[in-house]
Amino acid sequence: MIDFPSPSEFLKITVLESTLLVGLNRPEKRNAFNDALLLDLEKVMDALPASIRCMVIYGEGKHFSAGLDLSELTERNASEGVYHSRMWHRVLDKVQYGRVPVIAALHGAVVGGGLELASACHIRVADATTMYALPEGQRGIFVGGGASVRVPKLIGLARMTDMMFTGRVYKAEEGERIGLAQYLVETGKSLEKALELAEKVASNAGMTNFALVQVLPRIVDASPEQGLLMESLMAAIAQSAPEAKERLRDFLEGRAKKVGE
Ligand code: 1HE
Repeated sequence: MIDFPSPSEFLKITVLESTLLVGLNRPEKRNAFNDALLLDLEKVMDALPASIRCMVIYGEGKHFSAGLDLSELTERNASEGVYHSRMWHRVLDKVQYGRVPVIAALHGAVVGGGLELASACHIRVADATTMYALPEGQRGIFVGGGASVRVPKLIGLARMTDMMFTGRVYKAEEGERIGLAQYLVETGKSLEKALELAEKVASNAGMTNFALVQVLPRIVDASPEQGLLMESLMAAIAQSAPEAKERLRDFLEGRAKKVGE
């Protein structure tokens, strides 16, 4: 267990009640990911205190993240490249399948590895300055941080292929329309909105959040038969939890909010 706020050169960490706010804090390099930044993020994911029920990731400065630090790429040979990419997979798996839901508050450039991180998060909130790109195609390389698995799930294979072939940049509005973000807000408001959502997410029953983080994506990847079986098992486990029974009773006895309230 590391201390929170954890000492990190590249992350700004703030505890806000049950939400952990994690700022990518290398604005002079547009929050480009060197290995140290990525490994600091892994330390955070490995050591989340039990009191934390949701996480918000944002970028300091004018951009969310410019992706991989390209200055570290030039020295790597093929086998180092494979291990480097596997390191990204390991860390971003911890974001996607960690103990708590993760919300990305986006603005400015969300490109390359920055988009890979954002796509490992469960909710993406963009502001009007957000732009998305996968410049790997133009740099003569390929994605290595999980984009080939996660990005097509958001926008489809054809759109990702086009982004990489042509260097196409999606601006905020178009990005939200095609599924890169679930929310689009005014300039400068994505963090505020993400924190507002985090409060709601953190107040859910623990088993519901567990099902959404750990089980739903596995169901989507499974065969329909296996998926439906997993769904039944998860439904039965969730409804048997004391917290669920209490929430159901609250509704039946008129104490819970109605849908839309
Ligand atoms: C960087 C990086 C970086 C900025 N690696 N140093 N990603 C890219 O190909 C995106 C490259 N970056 C850009 O296109 C632009 O920097 C931005 C559009 C994101 C922002 O533009 P701007 O005008 O605000 O900043 P800037 O002046 O371009 O950059 C400021 C400094 O950050 C400058 O360094 P300086 O020493 O001259 O001040 C830049 O060199 C530096 N910088 N981005 C290293 N990415 C797991 S595999 C994932 C593979 C990828 O992510 S490939 C995509 C890489």
